Amino acid sequence: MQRCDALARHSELPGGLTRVFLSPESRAAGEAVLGWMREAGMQARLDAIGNVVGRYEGARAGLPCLMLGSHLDTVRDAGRYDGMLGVVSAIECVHVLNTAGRRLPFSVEVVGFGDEEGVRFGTTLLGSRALAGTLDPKVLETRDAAGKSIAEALRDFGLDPCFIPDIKKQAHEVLAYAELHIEQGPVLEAERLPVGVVSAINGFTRLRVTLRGEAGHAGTVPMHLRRDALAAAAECVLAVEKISKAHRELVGTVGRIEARPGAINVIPGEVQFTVDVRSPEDHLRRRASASVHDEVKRICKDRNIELRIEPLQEFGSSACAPWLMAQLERAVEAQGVRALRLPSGAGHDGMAIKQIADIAMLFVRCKGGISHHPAESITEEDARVGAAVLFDFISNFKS
Ligand code: HGY
Ligand code: MN
Ligand code: MN
Repeated sequence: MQRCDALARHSELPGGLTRVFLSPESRAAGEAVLGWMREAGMQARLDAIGNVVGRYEGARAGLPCLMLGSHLDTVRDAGRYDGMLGVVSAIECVHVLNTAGRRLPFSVEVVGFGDEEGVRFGTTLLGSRALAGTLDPKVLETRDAAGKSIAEALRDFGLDPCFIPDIKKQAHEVLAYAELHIEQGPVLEAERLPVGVVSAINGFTRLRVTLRGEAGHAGTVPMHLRRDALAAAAECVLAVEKISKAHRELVGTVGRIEARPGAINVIPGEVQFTVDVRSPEDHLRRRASASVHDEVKRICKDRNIELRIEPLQEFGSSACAPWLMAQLERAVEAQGVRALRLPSGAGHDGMAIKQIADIAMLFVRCKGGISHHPAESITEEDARVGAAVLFDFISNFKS
């Protein structure tokens, strides 16, 4: 808990927590995590894309690894457990192994992924995609709000993007991936359970939509002559909500919107907003995304607004491996807790790592299911149960 508090202090937001990819705050947080990994008996380093990677050798050097971890970046004005709890808990498990001088028939790697949230560059899972070898080099040209590309930001950070292909893990090097993470939802609290085993991670489709109308004087242009981009966007936002409300296995969000030129007395000429549609069912998500396209096109045609829809990212629903879920469930029951399986509405690095290894996730109850918000909170007792289950899973892991 103290380590999550310590990481929360590395923030660009006075009085709150915002830590984005390749920021000075992420360097400071990475330094702290490197130190904790080394104290726990691991070889620890920053990899070419800025992941913090710790390795604890098995009974012999060079054995394939059970990969653990989570992400170290945060959303804006975030909570302090989303991501961080998984990294800190995994390090603690290795620390207990090392203190007992225990070496397992496999190595253990703990990864603090550099960019799972995608806040700075809009594209997510950069660290885990690099590890999985699925990061298209073109993505490195993506620019942040200040116009800096990922490649430039990496070089500024002292990293060389040329070495990113070298960090790809070969499938034989990774026995499995297991991530402890807060639930970010209300189920465990409703079920009065401290932990739960994830069955699958919902897929997501992310879009960037740009509407171009005509800026003009707010006082002189009659309403029937306007091409107001923000009024059109408002209709689009409600369309996303309506499409997503149509099926209980769907969620849809417009999380970010910007109107330009952004003056009180100017009709907005251009608007850009994001769309995030998710579902455990890929066919449902794809159908909803197609309906969003159709509706937005109809609205813009009716209003004589130019439209550009850019696909940002799409990930299919990612099932956790039954053989890993079973081992997690055994470890949960060994703590005297009923083992409940539940889906993850939130995305996680396991979606990317799944390309090279089977994945499993252990959820820890969080208060009111609140997350991506400073009120995100867990109890010390639930954190303890989560770490104990993770430790038991690692200690008895059979590949
Ligand atoms: O957006 C998500 O689901 C995750 O928190 N990045
Ligand atoms: Mn998150
Ligand atoms: Mn997360």
